[in-house]
Order: sequence, then structure tokens, then C-alpha cells
Amino acid sequence: MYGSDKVSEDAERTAFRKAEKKYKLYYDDSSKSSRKKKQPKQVDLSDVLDFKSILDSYNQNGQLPPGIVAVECGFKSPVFLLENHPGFYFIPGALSMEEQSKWIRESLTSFPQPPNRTNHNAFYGPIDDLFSAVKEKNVLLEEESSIGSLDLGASSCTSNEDAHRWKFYEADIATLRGKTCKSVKASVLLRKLRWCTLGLQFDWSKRNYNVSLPHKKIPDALCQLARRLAAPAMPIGEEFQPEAAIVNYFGLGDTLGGHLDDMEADWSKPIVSISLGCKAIFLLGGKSREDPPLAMFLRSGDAVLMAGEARECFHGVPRIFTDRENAEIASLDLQFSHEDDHFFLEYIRNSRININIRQVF
Ligand SMILES: O=C(O)CCC(=O)C(=O)O
Repeated sequence: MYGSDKVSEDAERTAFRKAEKKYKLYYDDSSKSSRKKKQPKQVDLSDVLDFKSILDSYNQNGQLPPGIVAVECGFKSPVFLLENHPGFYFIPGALSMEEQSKWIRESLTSFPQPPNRTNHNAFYGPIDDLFSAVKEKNVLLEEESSIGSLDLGASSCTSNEDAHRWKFYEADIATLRGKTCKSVKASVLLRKLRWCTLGLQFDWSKRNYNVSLPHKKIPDALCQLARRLAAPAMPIGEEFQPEAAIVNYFGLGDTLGGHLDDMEADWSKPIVSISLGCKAIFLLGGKSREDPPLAMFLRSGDAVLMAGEARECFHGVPRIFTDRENAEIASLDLQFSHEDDHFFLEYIRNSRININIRQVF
């Protein structure tokens, strides 16, 4: 599904593509030439379904817009279903602030740790302790194998599949050595982190789960959370078995093109999808890209389940909002108000994280 922004001319014309283009971040041409900060083009958001305001009015007067059904499933808020999209469940505010903060921290520290793979593996090989390296302002340098490595100041060691070797160095050592070898700041690598995989590792090139790749089990606490969230969409008497998860990281302007999640054997089991950080627009289409998708906001702490027929529906994320007014992360800010949490705060103020957990077999 990554790279699916590269679409053929035909795909440009589909209803799904049109909606993606409608909500994608574009900048105002008029501000381009001026010295002023680029201004995002205004976009009409009046068609975007807002489950937060639907919940507010439901709590006040018990009314729901046509086509939306509310079900009590033991969460703090009702779960919303869409009559036109059987198998789709929206759980507003499913995660407490503490849970959100916990999973943001894990997504930036433990989740991208080897043997979990990230989008950086293909080029740099496994990278240890990226987030610590960001805090230390370290720089990743490519070792020149012919002259061996300098041991000075190396804080971690990595090697990729092509036997290139990369190590983090303190910035001043990197400045000296960087004249003769390739280098990249840890902060740049974090900004360019797009995904990591937990549990069974997904092989993007073959679009399947490669059970022979080394992997760690999904942490128990995340499995428990996923089981609790999945319950409304599970076949009666069965419990969700989390076997793999993909963590998506979005920065300003990043999108996830329309796609299907069809690599799992049994589509009756839901995909549990958790939103953290800045607010986003999610598009839920139909079985064909020609079906006009429904746009909805996803806020930090919301969870979505896609099971059964909804598993056959195209979906994607054309937009995240990082401006203060639209990102809606004021309460999350407070969770990271301690000085030591400065790096988490800086990251999440401009980013969104999605953790989607799957039962593969
Ligand atoms: O970011 C999201 O909310 C959706 C993620 C998704 O669709 C996926 O990873 O398959």
C-alpha cells in the first residue's frame, strides 16, 4: 500500500482518488512567491463525518444522523456503526490520556527496535536506539569497511543486509568523520520514520507475512488492549489473537494512499486501528475505487475496527492536521509537559501515529 500515491491516469479519475485530492494538503499559490510562511489551501470540511460532535449531540438528546447506529459495548462511549458499511466500527475516545501517552512513548522508543523492521531497514539495516540517539543529537555514519572503524564515541552499532555498517556518533565526532563518509542525523531519521512492524513481520516487497524473519511477540499490554477493543467485532465466543501490528508514522503532508488490507487469512477477524497524536481525515470507500468514500475525522485516542465486509473496502488517510486549532492535542500536550518529555512533545505536536493490530491466521 505504500507508494500507492503513484497512480495511473485512470486511477486519477476514480472517486476515491478525487476525495484524496480534495483533502490532501496543498499550499496556497499566492503565498509561494512571498516571503511569508506557506499557507495551507483552505479545504471544505463540511462533508467530513465528525463522531465527536455526533457523540456530543447523542449524549445531549439521543439523536443520531441517518445511517449511524450507536451500540453500548462496555466502553466509556457508545460504539458507532454505519448502516452502509457493515463490519466498520468507530470507538470515539477509546483510549484514556494515560494510554495514549504510553503508546506514543512505546511507538517512538521500543517499537522501532530490532528485530522489528522499519522503513529504514532497507537502506541502513537495523537501527538500535533511534530515539535515544535523537535526544543525544547523534549522527549515523556509514563505516568505511576498508579502513575499519574508529571506536571513538560510537554509541551503537548497526549493519544492513548489504554488510554496510552504520554507527551513531556524537555530533562533533561525526563532523570530523562526516567529511569522508555518508552521514544522517538521528533527528532526520526519526522524521523519516514511516512504519515499523511488530510481531510477525510483514514483507512489503512480497506483500505477505514472512514467518521466517526473526520477530518478538507483540507486547502483552498491547495484546490486552487490542483484545478489549476488538470484542464488539468478534464472532461470538471467539477472542481476538493479535499476531502482527503495523505502526504508521505521519508527519505534515504525509498521506496513506487508498488500499485494502487483504493479506490476512481470515477476514472475519477485525483489524484494530488506534489513532494517536494529531487529528487526521480517514477515507472509507467501497469495494471499488469508483465508490465515493466517506470522510471522517480520527482524533488521538479514537479506535476503528474493520471486519467482514469492511475488510473489502478501500481506505486511506489523505490528511493530517498539525496546526494548533485543528490538531486537537491540547490534553495530550499536558501528558508530555515534564521537561524530560520535551522530545516526545516536539514529535507529537507535528505528527500522527497509527497502530493497527491484526490476527493473521
Ligand atoms: O492510519 C490509519 O488510520 C489507517 C492505517 C491503515 O489503513 C493501514 O495501515 O492499513
